Amino acid sequence: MSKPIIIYGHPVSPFVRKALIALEVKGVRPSSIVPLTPVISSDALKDISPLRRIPVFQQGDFTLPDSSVIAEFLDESLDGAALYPTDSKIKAKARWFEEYIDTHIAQYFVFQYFFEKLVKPSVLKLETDDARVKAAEEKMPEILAYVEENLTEAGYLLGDTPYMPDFAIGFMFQNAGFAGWQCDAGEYPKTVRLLSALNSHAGFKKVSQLGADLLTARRQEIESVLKAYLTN
Ligand SMILES: N[C@@H](CCC(=O)N[C@@H](CS)C(=O)NCC(=O)O)C(=O)O
Repeated sequence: MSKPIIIYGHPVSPFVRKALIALEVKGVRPSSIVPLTPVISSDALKDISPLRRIPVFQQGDFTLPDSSVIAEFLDESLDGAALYPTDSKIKAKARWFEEYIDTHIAQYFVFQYFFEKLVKPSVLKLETDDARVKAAEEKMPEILAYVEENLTEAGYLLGDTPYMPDFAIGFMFQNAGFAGWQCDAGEYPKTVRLLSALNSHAGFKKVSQLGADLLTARRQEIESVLKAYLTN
């Protein structure tokens, strides 16, 4: 890969952080991150992302939306640590977990809980819909039980190595954490152990720190936070 890589999408989105961790694991840094958000930059997104969603990967004239599609492309085209297992059954399990996380976990932890509790009041200056927060909180135990029962004794979903679905869980839960959610260590010990292991993973730590820094950055600070990430 020689042409510069551009990632479109604001890294406060857990999906954008998924694309960034995929690059980190491969030892590749994008040349720029364009912090578009679907709410504010919907028109700018329409030419590169038919569903007007973030992230979008671009290298020269090759443009690719969707965090999981981007990660699979990077895994197939770059050397470096694996983002998915190679055994076909285990890889299929990884794809399933990632699908569950990107649709179901994201729905409740991100689009309902994080969005309602944090984005609406702080960014959009809109009132939180308490019924949607409550509905998310009611759904969380079932989701956490599924994650807990599928985490292996070795620490991750698919054994002793973190793959894309593990990183995806970490980022979805990080967003819920931005809005005050905490994982109960008594109820979900394996999940808490996963989150702690991820926080010791150099690439995950770096990308999650970027998300946290941008969450609190003022508008005029965003460029310098991104620049610090891209150059360190
Ligand atoms: N399956 C997509 C989901 C991406 C996604 O939903 N991103 C959110 C931001 S957190 C978005 O762009 N939402 C705008 C919309 O759905 O209109 C992926 O993995 O990239």
